[in-house]
Amino acid sequence: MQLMSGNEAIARGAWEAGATIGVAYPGTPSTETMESFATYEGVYAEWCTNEKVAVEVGIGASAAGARVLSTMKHVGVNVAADPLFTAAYTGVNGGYVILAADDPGMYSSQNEQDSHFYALSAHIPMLDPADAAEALSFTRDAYGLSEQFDVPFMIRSTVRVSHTKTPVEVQEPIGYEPKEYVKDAPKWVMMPAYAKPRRKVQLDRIAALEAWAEECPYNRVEMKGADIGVICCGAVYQHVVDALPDASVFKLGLTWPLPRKALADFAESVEQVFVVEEGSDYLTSLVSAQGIQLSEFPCTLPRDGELSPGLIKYAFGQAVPEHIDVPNDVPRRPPALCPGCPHRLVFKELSKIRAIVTGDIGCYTLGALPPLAAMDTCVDMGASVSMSHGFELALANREHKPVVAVIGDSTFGHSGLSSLITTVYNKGAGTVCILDNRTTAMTGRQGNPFNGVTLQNRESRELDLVGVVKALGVENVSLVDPHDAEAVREALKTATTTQADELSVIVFKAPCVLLHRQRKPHYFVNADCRSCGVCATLGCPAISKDAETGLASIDPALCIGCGQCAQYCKFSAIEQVADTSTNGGAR
Ligand SMILES: Cc1ncc(C[n+]2csc(CCOP(=O)(O)OP(=O)(O)O)c2C)c(N)n1
Repeated sequence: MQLMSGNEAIARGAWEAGATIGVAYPGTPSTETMESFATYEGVYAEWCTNEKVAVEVGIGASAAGARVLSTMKHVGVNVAADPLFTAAYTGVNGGYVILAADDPGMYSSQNEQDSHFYALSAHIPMLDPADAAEALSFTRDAYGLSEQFDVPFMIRSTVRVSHTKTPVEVQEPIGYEPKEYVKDAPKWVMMPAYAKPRRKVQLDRIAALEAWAEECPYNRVEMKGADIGVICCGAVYQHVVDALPDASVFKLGLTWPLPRKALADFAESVEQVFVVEEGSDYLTSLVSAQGIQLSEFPCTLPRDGELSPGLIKYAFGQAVPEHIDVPNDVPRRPPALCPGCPHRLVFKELSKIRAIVTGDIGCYTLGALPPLAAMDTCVDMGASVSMSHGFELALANREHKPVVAVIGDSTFGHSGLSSLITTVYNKGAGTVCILDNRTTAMTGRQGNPFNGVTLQNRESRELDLVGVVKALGVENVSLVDPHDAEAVREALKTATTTQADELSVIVFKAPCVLLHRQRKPHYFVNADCRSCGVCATLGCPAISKDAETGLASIDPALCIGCGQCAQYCKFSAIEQVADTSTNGGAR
């Protein structure tokens, strides 16, 4: 027995089942799954540039006979959807399991999605573990099932399952022998002549899966009273049994296809039947559509965010334990770019020129928040570059502020490249800032093609970002140190004034402060401070202003000595101490 998170358990289950290849793109809450898988003996694991590529590599490896694991967050499934839907026609050779990790409540995502709908519309069977023990056993079993039904299997988790540790039973790997690859164009070449018969194969498979669903060992009925019956799955099951100890529960482990007959029998066996699900109406609509009369909740069950036992009790009209407010003296800690973050000055200078900034997803999305407040949009990975092209198109014949896209190095590799090619090809204008902090910082510092670090530290090839951008046909490309305020200012000025009618790319290159964690002697505010407040507009967590006097101070425990703030003090009131052993008279 071991204690594992759901993510670690999925990795373990894949390894026990003989998966030897792992291909993924990071994304919370899925990331640790591939990082954990990469540590097992005998496996090859890599970060791909994006989820679509990962699934295509996965289908290739499965076709060649290996058992494969792919992992991604829910929005990653959108990116991978194209190959995913057709993989449900080709089927597999070696078993293929794909983790879709959902984020109800949007702890670290730009939207809430329910990946069940992908299973439903792509006709890919989906298993929904409720804890790490199930995550392990479901994943382990999914490989054999994938080969038996000749289709990839999806595991769906949510933050609670992925990140909660529960005891798991581990086993030794089964000793899987990779399958032979045998050329079979009608199975693998999905052009109409072959895809049409594969569609028939798919329909037969759906019928076989539906029959299997009725007996599926991962669905479980827990009969208590005959008054209330609840249908649920995943982490929500844990909340339901906590909130409604007397209710009978149909716990779905297989959430597509649904066991229609078993659900109808369950509904018959109770007075009232409810579906409790998180941020979605997937189960509700499917269960209702099969003619089961669902009862109305006495009170509202939220349609957004994560559920909790309290919210479920409330929906059933039960007394909810009184919420005790924490004392109001806890200091607020809004998210902020780290002290010394190389992204900070780019946003400071963008806010000064009042550019329209199309943003993207990464640590730098924090540039949207006050005091920097220098971002106008953020939609999905890669959108900064394509949206800036859209802004330029719509504003072309009007007087407008400079349009600047801001994108990170990993996000540029993920999908910014194809956006930039569109702008180059159509002779678009605007400025693209690539914030190359030498890592994929937001999801925990994974490698990417522009830093050449690989998941298992294998030998690799670091792509030259400036060279790549030039090769794409961008003529105005510059490389700038983002810690040098003057250089950042000048580069943005040139791009948005003298080169305003052309496309220009500025690569701001300096490592993320969390990569090497080197601290230089810290800075302090001397007696020349005039309370102008400019240093505080940088949004550095180390800098604060006295509420009464307006005098600035720098917390020596937080300051890492980057010197960004000193460049903005007109009164030379920010100085660096000679060494870190004193606080230099810091306020
Ligand atoms: C389609 C998709 N896949 C994955 C993610 C998770 N994710 C958010 S930002 C990010 C990468 C950020 O790296 P980078 O662009 O280098 O910026 P940094 O955080 O280093 O500043 C990832 C993988 C996502 N939001 N959407």
